[in-house]
Amino acid sequence: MASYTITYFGVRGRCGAMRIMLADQGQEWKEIVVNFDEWMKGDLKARCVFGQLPIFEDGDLTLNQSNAILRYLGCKHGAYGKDVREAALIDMMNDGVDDLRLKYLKMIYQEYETGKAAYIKDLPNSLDKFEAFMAKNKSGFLVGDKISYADYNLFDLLLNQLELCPTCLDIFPTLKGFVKKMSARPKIKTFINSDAHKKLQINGNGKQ
Ligand code: GTB
Repeated sequence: MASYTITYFGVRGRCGAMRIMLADQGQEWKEIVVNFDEWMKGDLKARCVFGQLPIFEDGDLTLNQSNAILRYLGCKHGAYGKDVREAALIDMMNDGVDDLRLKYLKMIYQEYETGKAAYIKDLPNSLDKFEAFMAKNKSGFLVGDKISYADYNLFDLLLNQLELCPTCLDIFPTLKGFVKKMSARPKIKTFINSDAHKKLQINGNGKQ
C-alpha cells in the first residue's frame, strides 16, 4: 500500500527526480494526474501553498515545492549525507541543479524557437561546474560516498539535457560516467524503461 502521493500534471517536469528517487529507494507511490483544464478552474491552485503543483503527501504531511520534497525524501531515506557538513554541500549542489533547471525551463517555455541554439551553445559553461565538482569526489556521486537527493536531481536534469542535445556530455567524462552508472542501477533502470515513465512528456508544452 503506497503511503506517498504525488499530485501533478501528466509530465516528468518538476517530479522527474522525485519519482526516480522513490523508485531507486524501493518506495511505492500513488499518482494523481491533474488535467490542465481542471487546474484552470482554480480550486486546487487555491489549496497549494504557492499556487503551484506538485503536491506531495506522506500521510497527513502535505508539501509543495519540489526541492523541499526531494530534501524531505533524502532525509527520510538516508540520501542526505552522513553529517551536517555533507548535507550543506548536497544542498549547495542541488541549488546549482535548480539554477540550471530554471534556465532550461525558461528556454523551453518562453523562448524555445529563438533561444534553443544559444542555450545549447552555453550549456558547457554550466555543465563544467558539475563535472569539476564531481571529478574531485572519487565515489562517483556529488558528495560523500553515498547517493544523495541532489544526485537524483542532477541525473534527471542531465537526462533532459541529453534529449535536447545528445552530445552535450561528450566532453564531460565524469558526468557521462555518472549518467551511465545511475541508469544502470537496477531499480532506476526498471523505472526509466517503464511505460509509467516513458509515456510522460518531459515538459508541459511538448518541447524537449
Ligand atoms: N518552485 C516550484 C517547485 O519547484 O515545485 C515550481 C513549481 C511549478 O513551476 N509548478 C508549475 C505549475 O504549477 C508546474 S511545472 N504551474 C501552474 C500555475 O502556476 O498555475 C511546469 C508545467 C506547466 C504546465 C504543465 N502542463 O500543462 O502540463 C506541466 C508542467
